[in-house]
Amino acid sequence: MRTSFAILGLLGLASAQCPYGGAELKERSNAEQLEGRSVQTDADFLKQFVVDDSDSYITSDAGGPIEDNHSLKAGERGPTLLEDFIFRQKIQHFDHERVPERAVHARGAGAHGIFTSYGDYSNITAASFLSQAGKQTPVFVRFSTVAGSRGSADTARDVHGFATRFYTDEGNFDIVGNNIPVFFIQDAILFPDLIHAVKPSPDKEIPQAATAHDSAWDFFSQQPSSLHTLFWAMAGNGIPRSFRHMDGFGVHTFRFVTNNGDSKLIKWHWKTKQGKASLVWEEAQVLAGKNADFHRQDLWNAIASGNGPEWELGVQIVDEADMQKFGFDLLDPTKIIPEELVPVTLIGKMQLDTNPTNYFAETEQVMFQPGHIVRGIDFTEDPLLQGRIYSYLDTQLNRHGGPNFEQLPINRPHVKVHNNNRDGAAQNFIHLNTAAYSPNTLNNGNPKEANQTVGNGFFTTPGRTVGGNLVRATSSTFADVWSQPRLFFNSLIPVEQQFLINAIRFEVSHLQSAIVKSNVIIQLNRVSNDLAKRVAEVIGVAAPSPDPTFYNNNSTKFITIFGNPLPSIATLNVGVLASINSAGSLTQAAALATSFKSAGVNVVVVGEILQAGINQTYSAADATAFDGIIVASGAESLFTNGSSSTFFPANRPLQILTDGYRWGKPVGALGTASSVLELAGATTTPGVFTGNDTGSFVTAFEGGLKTFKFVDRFPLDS
Ligand code: HDD
Repeated sequence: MRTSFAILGLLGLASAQCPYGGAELKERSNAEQLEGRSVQTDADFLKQFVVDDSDSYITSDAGGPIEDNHSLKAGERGPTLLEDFIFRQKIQHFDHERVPERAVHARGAGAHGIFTSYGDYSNITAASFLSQAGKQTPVFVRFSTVAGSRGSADTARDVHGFATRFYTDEGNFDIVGNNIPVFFIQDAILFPDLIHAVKPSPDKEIPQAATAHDSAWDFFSQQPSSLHTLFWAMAGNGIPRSFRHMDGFGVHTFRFVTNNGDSKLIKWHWKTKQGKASLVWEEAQVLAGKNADFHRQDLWNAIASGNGPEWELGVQIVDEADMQKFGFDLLDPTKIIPEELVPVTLIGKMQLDTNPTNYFAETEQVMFQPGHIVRGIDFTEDPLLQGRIYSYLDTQLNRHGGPNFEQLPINRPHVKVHNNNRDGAAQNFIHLNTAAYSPNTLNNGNPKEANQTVGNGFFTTPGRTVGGNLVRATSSTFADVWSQPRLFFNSLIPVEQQFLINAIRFEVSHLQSAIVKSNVIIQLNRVSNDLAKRVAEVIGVAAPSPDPTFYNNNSTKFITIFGNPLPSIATLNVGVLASINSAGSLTQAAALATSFKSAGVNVVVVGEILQAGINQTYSAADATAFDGIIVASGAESLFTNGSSSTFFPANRPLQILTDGYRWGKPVGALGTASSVLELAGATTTPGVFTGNDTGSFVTAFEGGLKTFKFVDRFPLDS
């Protein structure tokens, strides 16, 4: 019984405050959410390491009770004494609290959960966690951005990390993926070059968490293998609404291997059950300034309110003989297999249901690596994957200061570890076996070497053969790096193509180098002449003539974000703008909150001051915090132009409504407040809702939330 969460759940403490002080979104408590769990989750496993300070006295790290609010002095006004071991230990520990942040993906947020297999897949993989319908495996997921430092903003435009640790009953397995299915480079040896180009300029350490600078685009235009990932990042995938509203991908082609050694090629997919949703660029920029923790806070609140996000795990399965069947090489990490060619087979579901107890101990210390692989899953010769297998292990040594990082609670497998690895800094294990070598007779040959027949040993694909002359080159089968960025561009709806072009215009407009600008246009032109011309005209580069070698009309329906409605609006936030001087608006706001709650939508009632019925003040509220905005009848007096109050800056209510409308959000007003919509420029285009009856108004507005962004409000190039 998970006492703590059960109690919290019963007391209603498990439900969360809305990110911006809104009404508590009391959905399923964590206790209810965890019912039916057949395995101890990782959060439960970690409870043995939790230090509970409630009702305790301070001790030194050595355990003796101490007083550590005053240093030891010779006389009240005398010098601090060298013998003050309490002072020294406390300050010394503080001086060494920061560990090196991750070289990339420094900014992140994590959560615990459970994976449940949909079936017994032993016909295609020996992986134990996929060996039985309903089999549950604890997981920990860390979402991240790539370029920014640990303290950078969540909504910087970037590729987003989606790393999942499965604590399986045959050891830890990691899918260290991203929210984009391809990557910039085709050989891991170029990774330092990519990151040096993308990170801030070494002379002025500017810009933080941004690629709108010369070195980034110099690299991208010199390495056109970057284009495909770059297009995904410049589109909605680069500025997701939340970690919960994005898919995940393993990127590389891996292998499933059966107990008989038969193998298939696979690609991993995480399909969000929340639906894909993204911000618009101006909104993302404002958020970076107004709430750097926007995604982190969203994930925490969703889980705390019992609305833990869910994904389905899927695989695209391809026969070994079909490595190059689709006209490109599946060893090339810049290529997707359009789902129309190979559908994604859904094989399980993951729900994140428990927030970390301690960020540093769990989210900062978790150490993922592609080398955390289990029996039944194998690598391919993808040069990017090959290099990653080395790098992640290596970088953990730098972050942890020694080889025993797997013994940290968050990294510890939930099964026994037996090997002859000994000593090293922070060694936690007390090994009994003095014959720390294999084979041995002195310990009866234990621990025995596991292999394909004994002890369920991990094995690579027996049929896998590799070979060739030594060479430093990129495979000729990787050469076409322009056809799939074009496939991506073709697959966007017109306004998404406009958003992509606007994003590239924004980026390259910051470039100083004429050569880099020119090279960027050359590369864009190999994807699309229309796109290249529309960017070139903004940055003073001559319109290029078509370069049609790789032009094609291929598209896939699995890429668009704004082209599909959300499957669920639960956990979205609606701001209801009311006034303390209108009792009617407060009553209506409460009625709206009750109506929306049945769909799991969280209402934040905004007013001049915090009081009963008001969750947030106009001084703190912002359109970035809401997925939809409604003005309650009776609050219109706050919207007259230049309206000010002793409680908020002039025009603040109108600004919130105007921003929300400008960023494509559904907006509305009831009764006498309908007149204010025009003040906000919210004219009669879809996504603007009025009415007098709360019930029918809410039904209509929920349809607007499903649409999420009314992108036809955004102008297309004439
Ligand atoms: Fe990486 C971290 C994902 C290419 C080297 N990578 C890191 C994380 C994610 C990815 C999600 C954060 C893990 C966490 O939350 O702790 N990386 C990817 C994907 C890639 C990729 C999907 C391409 C398919 N990475 C890549 C290459 C290299 C690295 C080519 C080096 C050759 N990645 C690292 C690293 C990091 C890392 C430097 C930094 C922190 C860490 O490993 O633990 O080793």
